[in-house]
Amino acid sequence: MAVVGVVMGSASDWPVMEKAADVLAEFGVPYAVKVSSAHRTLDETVAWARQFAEQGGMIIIAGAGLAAHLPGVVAAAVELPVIGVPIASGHLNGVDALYSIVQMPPGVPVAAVGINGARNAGLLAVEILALASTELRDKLCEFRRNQAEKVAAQDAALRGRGGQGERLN
Ligand code: RP5
Repeated sequence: MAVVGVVMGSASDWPVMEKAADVLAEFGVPYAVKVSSAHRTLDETVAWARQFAEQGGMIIIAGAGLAAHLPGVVAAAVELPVIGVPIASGHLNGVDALYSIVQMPPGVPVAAVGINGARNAGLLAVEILALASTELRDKLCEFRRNQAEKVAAQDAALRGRGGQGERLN
């Protein structure tokens, strides 16, 4: 049973949204993927979101470009946390989608990550789920430790280049 739904307005969004799916897979979180457009297939989008919630889905990650109605429409359809991913496309390169997602009117919130920030959307979903799962919390701690170790390794490698270490601090 999918716990996180990853929905996007077009298959053209998948190269970005795939990064959210990758994170969920990394953490072993069951997820479902859906292409559905807020303006081209409105009824199907609402029906999908409601069915996902009825079947026990807990969080929706919704990515869209341009005017980017999808995250807001999905958030209006169900009482689940929705994380919006603004996709870079068109003349405004994602700024339009960012504003559209982040400026939801009061009453129907959408959490927004940065433009093309699907990886962070996946991580935020994992962090929300980790509130009720010690297993996920442990995995997150390990993930953060590994991340910190990589920075330390980069630092050590740069310090090895002719004693420039002091400048890095
Ligand atoms: C939005 O319009 C989609 O989310 C996509 O980012 C953008 C362009 O869609 P396509 O023309 O590539 O289908 O609805």
